[in-house]
Amino acid sequence: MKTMLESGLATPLNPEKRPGCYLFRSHPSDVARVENRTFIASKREEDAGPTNNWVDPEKLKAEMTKRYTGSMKGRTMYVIPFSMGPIGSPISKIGVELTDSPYVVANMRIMTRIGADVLKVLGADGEFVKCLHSVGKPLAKGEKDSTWPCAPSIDDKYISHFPEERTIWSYGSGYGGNALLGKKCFALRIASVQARDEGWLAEHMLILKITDPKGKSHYVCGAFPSACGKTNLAMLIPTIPGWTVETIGDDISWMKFGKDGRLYAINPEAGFFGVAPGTSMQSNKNAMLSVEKNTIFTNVALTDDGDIWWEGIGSDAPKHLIDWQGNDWTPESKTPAAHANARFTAPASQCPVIAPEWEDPAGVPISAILVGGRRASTIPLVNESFDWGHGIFLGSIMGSEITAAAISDSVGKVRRDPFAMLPFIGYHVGDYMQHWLDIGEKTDKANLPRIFYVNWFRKSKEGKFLWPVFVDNSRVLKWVVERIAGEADAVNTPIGNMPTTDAIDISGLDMTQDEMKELLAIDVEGWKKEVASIRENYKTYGAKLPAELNRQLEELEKRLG
Ligand code: O2Y
Ligand code: MN
Repeated sequence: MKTMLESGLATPLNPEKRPGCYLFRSHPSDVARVENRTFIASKREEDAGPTNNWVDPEKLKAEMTKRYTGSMKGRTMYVIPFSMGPIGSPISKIGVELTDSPYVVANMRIMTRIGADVLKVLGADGEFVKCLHSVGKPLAKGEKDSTWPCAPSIDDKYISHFPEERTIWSYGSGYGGNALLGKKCFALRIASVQARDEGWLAEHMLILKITDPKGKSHYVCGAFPSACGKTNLAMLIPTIPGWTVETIGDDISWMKFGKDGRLYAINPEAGFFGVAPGTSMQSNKNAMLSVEKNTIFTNVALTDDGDIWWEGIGSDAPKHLIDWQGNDWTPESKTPAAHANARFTAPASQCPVIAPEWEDPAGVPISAILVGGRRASTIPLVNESFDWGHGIFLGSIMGSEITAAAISDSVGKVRRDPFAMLPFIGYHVGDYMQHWLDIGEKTDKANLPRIFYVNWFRKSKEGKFLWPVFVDNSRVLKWVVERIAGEADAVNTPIGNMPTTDAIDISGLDMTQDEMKELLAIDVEGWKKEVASIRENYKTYGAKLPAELNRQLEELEKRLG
């Protein structure tokens, strides 16, 4: 941090307001993950599949080697041995990242477990994922960084994965998922391949613990595409008396079978890399309390008294700010003060509701998996799958409606995002779905988590959200937990097992049974259109579409009549 303070890259925040906190401003070309420059360079193109950018690994390596040659000139190269998951856990894995970015080191220190203890576990011949990163901006003799270093053109950035070699090469970006290689690159893209080969699951899922008023706890994973409130759900404060939610993780879940045949999950990360805009004491009090100290803020606005501010923080914009690009900003300014993808990097241990067992090396046993998306119509509030195969089918069809798109006729269409893994599956999507189905064959059916399809975003014909507010999702979680405990009734319908109209606790809510009926209604015509759209989507899988998914689709069509 000292180097970055000296170079002016890091701005210390007011220690009385945000002790141990720093602000960074990235280059405007380097503000988010770059999916079109993210490559899966498996040896065979068909192993990357239709959802990934495939490049021949030898060609890619030759091209990138040219870029890397001399790219770290004038910089310090750091070696970061890191553990994804508690050090020494049988579910954890080790990586080593070489990087020329001290910003990456500071973030990896929060997001993963780093240092000598990792090397001890690695020993002389341990297995590790090889991660190479350069910001792609060599320094001439005597030259110092004056701005955020990166390769400013998008075509000069590469986020490359060599799955067979368990290797990641990243060049040209210093930001987030492109550069903190433990996160999306390792814990999802490479780990998904390791998981397939070794018989476990590496998933883009939150993990929460929910406890009922009698003190009985359950662990639930949740897969949601971006902009569905995953971090908020992981840190939820229930609105129903006596119930509590605690956090295990907000983004990634690694699940392996325990000796008892159940799936046990760890959060492979040690911190949160959360979206700042929209986070407030109202939307996510526990996230706000997590970022009070020891936090790195990137691309948020700076107040005159050395604190941070962003759109949706819950207080009016101050009269003057320095915006995320380092310019003076006033409420009259035409541009947002914080970038829409501004982030906080905060230690998970600082979350007031982090579960005491969040670092248990054995993991936590998963009782339920939620899948969902942002859907204005058709998809009801909650729907339980009939069995594992049907649950995997629901996972394959989940997704959100496109709200803004380069091609405007895509707006309103559903972007199917199987288990929210579309940008993160390190291999063929058809093989990935088959792997989920195969997992179900490895244990007794009774040991498998139950799978629920949820949608908090259904709207009335008048365009009004039908489900009151996000925090009330605890009421849906209550029904899920009661189903697992065999305490809640459900009706068997063509689309799954649905709660009866009175099964979801809406006590104290300004909501009528009629509104609940609308939330849970089965829109047969809508589902028939859904079937046609799923069939189109499945065509993209080619010959690798698992037969079971096709069978599930045919069965659904038959049940709809
Ligand atoms: O823009 C980035 O580099 C971050 S993306 C990200 C960060 C935290 C959690 N999830 C995501 C995501 O894209 O799913
Ligand atoms: Mn994510």
